[in-house]
Amino acid sequence: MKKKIIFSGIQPTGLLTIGNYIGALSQWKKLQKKYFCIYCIADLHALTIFQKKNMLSNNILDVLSICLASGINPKKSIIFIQSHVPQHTQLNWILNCFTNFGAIRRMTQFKEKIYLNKNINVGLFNYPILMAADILLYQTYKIPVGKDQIQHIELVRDIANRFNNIYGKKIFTIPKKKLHENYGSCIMSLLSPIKKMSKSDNNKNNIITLFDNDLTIRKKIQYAITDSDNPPNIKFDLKNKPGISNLLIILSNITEISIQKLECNFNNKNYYDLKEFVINNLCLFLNKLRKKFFFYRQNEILLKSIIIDGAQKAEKYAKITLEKVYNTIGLDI
Ligand code: AQP
Repeated sequence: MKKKIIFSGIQPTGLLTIGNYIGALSQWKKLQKKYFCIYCIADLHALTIFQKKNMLSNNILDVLSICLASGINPKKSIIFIQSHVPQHTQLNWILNCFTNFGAIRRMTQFKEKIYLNKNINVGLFNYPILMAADILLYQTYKIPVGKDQIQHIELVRDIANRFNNIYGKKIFTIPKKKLHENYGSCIMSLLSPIKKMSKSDNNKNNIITLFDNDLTIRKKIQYAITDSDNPPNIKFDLKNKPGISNLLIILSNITEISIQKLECNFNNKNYYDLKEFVINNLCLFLNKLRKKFFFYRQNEILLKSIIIDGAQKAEKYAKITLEKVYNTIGLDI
């Protein structure tokens, strides 16, 4: 039987966080067993924030190397760079013309980003429509995403349904979201565990990047907010104990020990014990990941060949959908 298609993307906008790893990359690896996976480094999306030339090209190679180190296998899956497949921007324009202005104005991420950004460009507004083009080009069945992307996926479904209904044909597969199975869809910030951990956070004590050294990890976890329960109570409770729950989620995902088991192991222990365990396991985990990262990152010839191969494979699929769209709307002469 033909495998169903998974599509997901990641922006090369800086050092990835443990949130990006747990919410996206670790899932991407697992999904390769059951699905045909297409993964994209979303460099065009990254341009919605000003990027310095050398930084951007370095970040692209860094993110590709991290993907490979995380277990994305380019022999099983397609991994490619968004700007190398021109059909993304071509379909993007067409979908712009099928998207309601009001619907985009309602996007929460846009509203949040315009408060944080001095550079409020049209690309920032258009971001979810380019994302729609990314997903719909590959007739995607499911999209593994973090909770922050749920509203965007709903919009993609609306755009696809609208297009299909106007022309009375199933041009696009209507994709579904796939959330993380072990609470990893939203890793929270360390000092404020009610907001998402984000790589662009100005306060770097809020985030663990995949490149933080042991000492930095120790400091950041030591400062991480827990609560003042007395006696200390290591229980998973997202509503009342967001800081402790966030640490348990991170721990469970990097050790593959279930949250229930961790709760049992830390019964009657204090927050210092929990934090020490988190620190030791994070250091161990990230050191191993980085070793694999450096193996790929130092081999630019290999990276470049993966990039070329990925773009060729992705373009083959993207062309089929774009041609269907052109034929459907009358751009086929
Ligand atoms: N905190 C998180 N917990 C779980 N998943 C997360 N993701 C991001 N943050 C978390 C997931 O990572 C994938 C790639 O994200 P992205 O880099 O394309 O954009 P993003 O969601 O905007 O990630 P950041 O870290 O917040 O980046 P900046 O700060 O540049 O905007 C997505 O699947 C996302 O859900």
